[in-house]
Amino acid sequence: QNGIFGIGKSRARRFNHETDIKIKFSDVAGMDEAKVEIMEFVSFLKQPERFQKLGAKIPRGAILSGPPGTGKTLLAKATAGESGVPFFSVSGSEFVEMFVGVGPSRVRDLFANGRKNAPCIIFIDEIDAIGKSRSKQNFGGGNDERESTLNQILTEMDGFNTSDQVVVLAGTNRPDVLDKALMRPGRFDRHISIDRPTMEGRKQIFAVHLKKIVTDENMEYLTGRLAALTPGFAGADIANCVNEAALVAARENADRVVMKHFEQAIERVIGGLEKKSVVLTPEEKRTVAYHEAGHAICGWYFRWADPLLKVSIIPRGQGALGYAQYLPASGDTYLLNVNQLMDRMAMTLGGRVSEELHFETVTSGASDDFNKVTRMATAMVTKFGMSPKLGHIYYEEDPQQMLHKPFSESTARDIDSEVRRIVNEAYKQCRDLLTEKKKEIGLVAEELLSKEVLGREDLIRLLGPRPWPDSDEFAK
Ligand code: ADP
Ligand code: ALA
Ligand code: ZN
Repeated sequence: QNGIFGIGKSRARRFNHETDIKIKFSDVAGMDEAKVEIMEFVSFLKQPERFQKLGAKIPRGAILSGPPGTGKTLLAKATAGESGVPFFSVSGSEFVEMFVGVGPSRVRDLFANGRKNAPCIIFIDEIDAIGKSRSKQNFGGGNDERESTLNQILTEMDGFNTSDQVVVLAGTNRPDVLDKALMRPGRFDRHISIDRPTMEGRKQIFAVHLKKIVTDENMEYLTGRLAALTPGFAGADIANCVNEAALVAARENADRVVMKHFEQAIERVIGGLEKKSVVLTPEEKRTVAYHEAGHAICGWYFRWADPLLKVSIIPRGQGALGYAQYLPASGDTYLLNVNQLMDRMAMTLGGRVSEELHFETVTSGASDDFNKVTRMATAMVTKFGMSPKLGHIYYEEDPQQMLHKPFSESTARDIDSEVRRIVNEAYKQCRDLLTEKKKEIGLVAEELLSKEVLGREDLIRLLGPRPWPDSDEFAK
């Protein structure tokens, strides 16, 4: 790898250039959805005529987003390997420390080489280092060098002809900060997101990497066991763990790698990971599963709450333990009636209530839920005129704005007590339901523990169809 001193000496070595890549999709385990999406590029690179003769505008590029080590680079390389085309790559972070004017000229070179060697794939890793949204940059003006590098990338993307068989892929773990200009049609207009692997995904990734080492354990048993022991691991952590286990075994002079070596390796990898991101202990995982199952059961049985689309207990870094997506029960709602508000609040309390019903103690994990519930109840009382005691008055939250008269001490007390009354009511509604559906919570939580991700079909399978019509059935 040549550093900045190599610049100007050897044009060819300013970026990585690999031909004859042996990596195939079979080396990329899990992430089936991402593979399906990226297949479109493989077809294009292998059979461009199929697209051109129909006049189809072929996709130019895709952003691959996901946490570090989840296989973005690997997938990009496998795409080149499957298509049998060369792979040019560069990392966005390398541009950051460069001399003025070097960034744009390096981008020009990279793309010129791509065109010359087409069909091919260009991969720009860590594109957020260059492509951070201009509005999200620090005060005091942006970084001119970065901005001109970004502009050069956009110019190059726009300059392709439909006949140029160059696919540009970019990796990032911060898709949220990217400049929207990158995502315009004809640029990186595909977005492929790659999550940390599920239990099943980890099993498959272990299977890929275990082929490289000598072990005579039963593969089915071994991969299942290892996957269960490594929630939160990304593909890179798994590769690391397998290699580490082989090192441990070698140190002992063993002639094959066995379970105890893997166990030591896992501990070591977790030790390194804990500093970086969340890895849940088994007890925490259980708590998160029952917490999320509580929300999901509420969404299923409260008519005006939102039924579940997908729930996951794979940690996503930055403190988010579980995560769930819900289908808004009433479509895109602009107006919420009292029933809807109450059902939503009750559902939001479902996480904590489920913890209460299943464990001896409760955790700090519901704090964000309480924040939401409190804000909803406060809005009902102070903005929506839904508390008989406070009446139809809009109470300004921020007294400094002075849009309306600030309220008296006694009104403040009334607001507090009304908010409390409403939240308690939602709590009771939730607790009544979940007490009755305790068995169902268990079903969902245990399934979540074993599969880590559940979708709507899983809920239908476990609970039967939702007893209420869904949004599409009463959409206007
Ligand atoms: P990223 O680009 O997302 O940071 P990489 O593609 O560099 O991650 O992954 C690093 C290594 O981890 C890969 O070279 C591979 O050994 C391993 N790895 C990651 N994901 C997978 C996967 N899905 N299947 C097999 N190996 C994987
Ligand atoms: N705050 C999210 C939830 O409780 C994780 O579902
Ligand atoms: Zn919650």
